[in-house]
Amino acid sequence: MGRIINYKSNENEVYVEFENGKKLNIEIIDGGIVRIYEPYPNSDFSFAISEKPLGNVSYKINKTHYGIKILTSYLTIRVHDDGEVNFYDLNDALICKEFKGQRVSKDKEDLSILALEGHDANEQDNSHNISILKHINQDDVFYGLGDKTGFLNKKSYYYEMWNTDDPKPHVDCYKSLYKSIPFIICHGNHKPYGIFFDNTYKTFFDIGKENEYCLAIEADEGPYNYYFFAGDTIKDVIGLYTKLTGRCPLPQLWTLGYHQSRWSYENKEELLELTNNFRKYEIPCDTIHLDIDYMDGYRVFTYDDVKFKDMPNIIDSLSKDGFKIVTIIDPGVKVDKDYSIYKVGVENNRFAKTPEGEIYVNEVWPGESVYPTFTNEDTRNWWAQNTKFITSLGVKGIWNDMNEPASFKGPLPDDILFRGDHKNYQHKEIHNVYGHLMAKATYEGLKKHTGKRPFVITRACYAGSQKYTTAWTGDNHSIWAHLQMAIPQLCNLGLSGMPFVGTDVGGFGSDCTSELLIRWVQVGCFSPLFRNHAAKGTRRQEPWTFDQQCLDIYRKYVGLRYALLPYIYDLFVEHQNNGAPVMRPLMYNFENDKNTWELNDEFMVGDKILVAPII
Ligand code: NBV
Repeated sequence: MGRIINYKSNENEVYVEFENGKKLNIEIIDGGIVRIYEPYPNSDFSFAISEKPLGNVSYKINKTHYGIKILTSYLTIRVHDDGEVNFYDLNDALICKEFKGQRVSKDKEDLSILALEGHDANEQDNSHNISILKHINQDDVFYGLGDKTGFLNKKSYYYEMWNTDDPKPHVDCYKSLYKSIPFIICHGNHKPYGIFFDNTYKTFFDIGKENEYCLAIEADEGPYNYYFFAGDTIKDVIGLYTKLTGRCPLPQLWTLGYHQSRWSYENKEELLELTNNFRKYEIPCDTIHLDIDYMDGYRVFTYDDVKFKDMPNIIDSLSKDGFKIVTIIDPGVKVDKDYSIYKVGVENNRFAKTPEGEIYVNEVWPGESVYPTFTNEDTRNWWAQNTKFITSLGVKGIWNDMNEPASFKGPLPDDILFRGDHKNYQHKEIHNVYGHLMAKATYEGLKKHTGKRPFVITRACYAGSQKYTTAWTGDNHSIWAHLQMAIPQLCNLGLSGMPFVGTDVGGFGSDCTSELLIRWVQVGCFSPLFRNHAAKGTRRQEPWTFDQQCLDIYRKYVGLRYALLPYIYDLFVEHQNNGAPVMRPLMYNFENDKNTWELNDEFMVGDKILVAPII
């Protein structure tokens, strides 16, 4: 970049100009939170951050032989003439420096032959327009990044942030799943730090895979814009990250109980038989989830008045018996000129359009469907208003699915336009926040129409979604590998700021067995969100559908969950206060003990319970 030719400071920001015309801004949010970005239009706006939590923003700048040095109340930031930005503590102990070595690009090979047999023929491309490169030390370990597959420690993996609905069994080499949380934590023989790359386009994380010394955080579009967090402990780093992106509000107590689901409980009779069985077999249960078949032809904000005749009355009598109902709502709105949601949406310009200005149509459950522009406040308010239909039936929570957004007729093209408040967004810019914004709209609706702390459960997320919603890890399978994966996956979601998460207990796809369900409930009862869910076409997965032993063990562990509710509720209070995850890897509580850094088969619930299940 040449030399630093000028720097100015204004309130909590330092603007640096380099000889080659490059500009870099350093914004001090708090002693341990700084933002590093190249100026871009509307840079005050972020989908992840509702309000910047300005803390101790005092700082000093010194001119030095290498460039400038900025001292916050916690950090020393050295900005070098060549553009390098390195972070130290106030005693000048290094926390994180840039990677300066040579990146090796692989020789391009012709992979087309692989495709013939259905293999992945896409080579990982490591040339990107925007690169944040940090040096990896020998002992460094990495955590976070949302719901990615693989082990707890993310070192040596490569991932992409692009919300993806892939029903095949999720395995370690998957680059992306439903959630994009571009936040990574590094721990090692230095103060821990976190980096949040607040860029909603597709982003790439190579954590020492290409080069063991290089953490590469990259994108081809969107801003060079990241937040750096540093603290004495990992707890501090997550505390700062969630201070910036928000925390999960204290949930209603019943949401922490046991949830039962299946795709689908298809009619009133089946629903009543289900709830009767819970009473008959004496298994406590607070919540039943109704999947897509309760709707009238998969039209959102409707219900099937034949299969669920008298829905408000059924829900009311179930509620007297202690059951709450949660219903699914997908984003896709059926194209049907006689359907009011579609009609009103079209009249008020609420759906995504092609660059030519036509409403964009793809296909999901209802057949031809259109996509609401959750990027726009009016659309979100409209959606929130529609949730009144659901709450007036007596439904207590909403489940958001397919909000990556999923589509049956090929992916949405990059250039589909979503109306925003200040500009139109191309799909490629807001794909990763679509589910986040849908959850936001749902949260606002539930809050308004129930006056209670909203219960939303979503599949797709971005950084900061914890403010609005709980989440589950999508379509896992009834396989031991997925019970094993649940632990690192849920722990990393917690470290990524999302405490209220769970995995489908028993597994969604494939057929569960008695033993697998037993082992799964023993993990599930300690997971923050505790829901048994299974796919259509799979063997029934309610606890009484296996043998007596399974039923007895299941009852015991659901009972244990209920006995622990006050403790779990307290952990959500703790989360609200300091961002702490509820379900934690052991390294969170014992970060100075290296033996805990890579434990994938046990976890903590708070700091009093260690769970070492058979998986
Ligand atoms: O709505 C049906 C399912 C739902 O049960 C599941 O939990 C979601 O992850 N949904 C996906 C759509 C169909 C998946 C094959």
